[in-house]
Amino acid sequence: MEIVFATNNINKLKEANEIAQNSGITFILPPDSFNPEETGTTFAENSYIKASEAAKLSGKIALADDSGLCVNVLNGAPGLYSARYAETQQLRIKRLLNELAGEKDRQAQFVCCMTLVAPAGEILYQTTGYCKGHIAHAPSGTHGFGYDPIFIPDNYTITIAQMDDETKNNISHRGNALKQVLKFLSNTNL
Ligand code: ITT
Repeated sequence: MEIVFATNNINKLKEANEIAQNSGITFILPPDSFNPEETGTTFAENSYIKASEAAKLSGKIALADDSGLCVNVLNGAPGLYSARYAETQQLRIKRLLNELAGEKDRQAQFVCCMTLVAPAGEILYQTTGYCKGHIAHAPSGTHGFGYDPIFIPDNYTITIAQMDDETKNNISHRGNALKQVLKFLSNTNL
């Protein structure tokens, strides 16, 4: 079964298809005109905005991922604004490290809210996945994307960008959310 993955972030699509391998589900990109305005004030709202726009444009079931990195001492920032925290990913990482300079409490979590929407726009399923850890003092590693070079998950001593794809997918916020979506899909006739 093909499901539209409501994103313009090719890294998310790649990870989703790796996590879903052997499930019988393949995720495909939305039509080129997909360009929703993320005006929500929560991950859940933005996730719904993206999924409903992709479902409407494609006429198919769509799944969206709205995600971000929430740092405890920054009151959850960059959070919802993770993709918009600075102009480039390198600058986003630099800004976050500057904001945490001299800070001992570096606890943080990745959050991923997924919403599955029917072609007519109603929510079929919504769930949130988490990955807890802390922010490193400097970037390391080249795998993954986004803030992966500065995030060290609990029970690890390396950043996500130093892990292979399979290890990331097993413990990530996206992996945790998507496994729940796949379970819902395997128990439901759509
Ligand atoms: P779409 O909205 O098109 O899906 P996006 O990248 O703009 O793509 P979001 O609005 O959900 O997606 O922002 C998520 C940001 O959070 C993303 O750009 C990264 O900066 C960060 N992020 C999310 N998941 C991540 C992960 O697995 N590893 C590293 N950073 C991640």
